[in-house]
Amino acid sequence: MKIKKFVAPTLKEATEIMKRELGEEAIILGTRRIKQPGIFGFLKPELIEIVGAVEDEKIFKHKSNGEDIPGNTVDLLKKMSKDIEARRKNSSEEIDAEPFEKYDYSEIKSEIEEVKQALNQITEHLKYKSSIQYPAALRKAFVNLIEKEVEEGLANKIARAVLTNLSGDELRNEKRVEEEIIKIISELVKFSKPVKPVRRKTFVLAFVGPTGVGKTTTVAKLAAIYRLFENAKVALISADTYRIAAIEQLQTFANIANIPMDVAYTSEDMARLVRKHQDKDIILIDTVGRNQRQSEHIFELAKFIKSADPDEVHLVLSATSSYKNMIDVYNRFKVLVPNRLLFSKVDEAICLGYILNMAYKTKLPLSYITTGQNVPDDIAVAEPKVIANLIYKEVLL
Ligand SMILES: Nc1nc2c(ncn2[C@@H]2O[C@H](COP(=O)(O)OP(=O)(O)O)[C@@H](O)[C@H]2O)c(=O)[nH]1
Ligand SMILES: [Mg+2]
Repeated sequence: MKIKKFVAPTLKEATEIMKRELGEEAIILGTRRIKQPGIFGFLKPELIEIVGAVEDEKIFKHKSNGEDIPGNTVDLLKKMSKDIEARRKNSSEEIDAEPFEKYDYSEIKSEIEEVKQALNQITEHLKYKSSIQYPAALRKAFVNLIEKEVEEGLANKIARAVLTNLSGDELRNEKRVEEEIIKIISELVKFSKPVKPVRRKTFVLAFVGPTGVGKTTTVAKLAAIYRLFENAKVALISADTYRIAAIEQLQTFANIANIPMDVAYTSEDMARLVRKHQDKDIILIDTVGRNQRQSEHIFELAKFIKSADPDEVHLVLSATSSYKNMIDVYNRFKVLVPNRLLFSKVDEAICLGYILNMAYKTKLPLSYITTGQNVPDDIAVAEPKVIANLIYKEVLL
């Protein structure tokens, strides 16, 4: 800080001199009247002395339009405090123009912390505002559902059903509330039973969905289970709409498991191959595609599926994808008229609530969930209790 005295007949003139010397930023720290120097000074009019000051480095930078740039407030406050401290130490300076109190930053910091906490609480409260209407145990369960990303409308539907079904005493019992929630979830979502080989009929099951979700792995798991555990006659057909021959994976498996496998390159192939395997109990159709984003591919695939005339079309969704993505996939694959939802990679998923949202939204029954890469172990029938427990408690029964 630069400090200087200026003397002039009037305050206005003294100020003008100060501004000329110290610049427009200069401020007046003090003023006083003084006698003119010399022996006859007392005869002359008094003069005005002002003490002007200017910051060496301005704390606030100014834009040309004079608007303050706030910068980092905490940094500015810190700098201000440093300047004041430096001036205070300089005791030889006669002008005591201490305009600021000393700031206690630790106090400011803890206050900011408190404000932050309060904001968090408000956010939580707003997010779960509809939970206020529920008694404590149910509220906890409701918040749990919301945290699993179950849609609020659906979570409220579940919670309200619990409220209707249980007595006041039961509502205070956390375990009882949990049980009821699982029961209600299993009533709100549809579930399909796996086909049972019956010998008189050939069941045709097709698996569709984006590349990489786990269709081929799932087909291999089911083929192995039907063949090994149910002693069923199984055939595999790979629908290769783009002739990209991405079939080695399934072919290798088919060879090892001793299951016949064919590739359909056209919808005519598909019809012929399904007819060819009419002696089987189960025909599993895997689908291969290059770019599932292309709607032509889906339309092409639709022809294949149509000529296979399947009993079940399972739309395979990866449980690891976002809800938005799942909806997008569902909308694109709708033309294939899927009648089952199959969730893969449940073992890697974070938000299992999406399973519930999708099943509820599409009204399609859930068929299976897959829980890893091991053939045939990592697959489970989507039974109500399994799914409800998975979503609600994140445990695989
Ligand atoms: N973690 C996990 N990985 C899986 C699961 N199912 C399949 N995968 C893996 O996902 C990848 C793609 O699977 P694939 O069956 O080829 O998908 P497709 O393109 O739909 O046929 C492979 O590495 C699989 O091993 C699952 O349930 N969990
Ligand atoms: Mg595949």
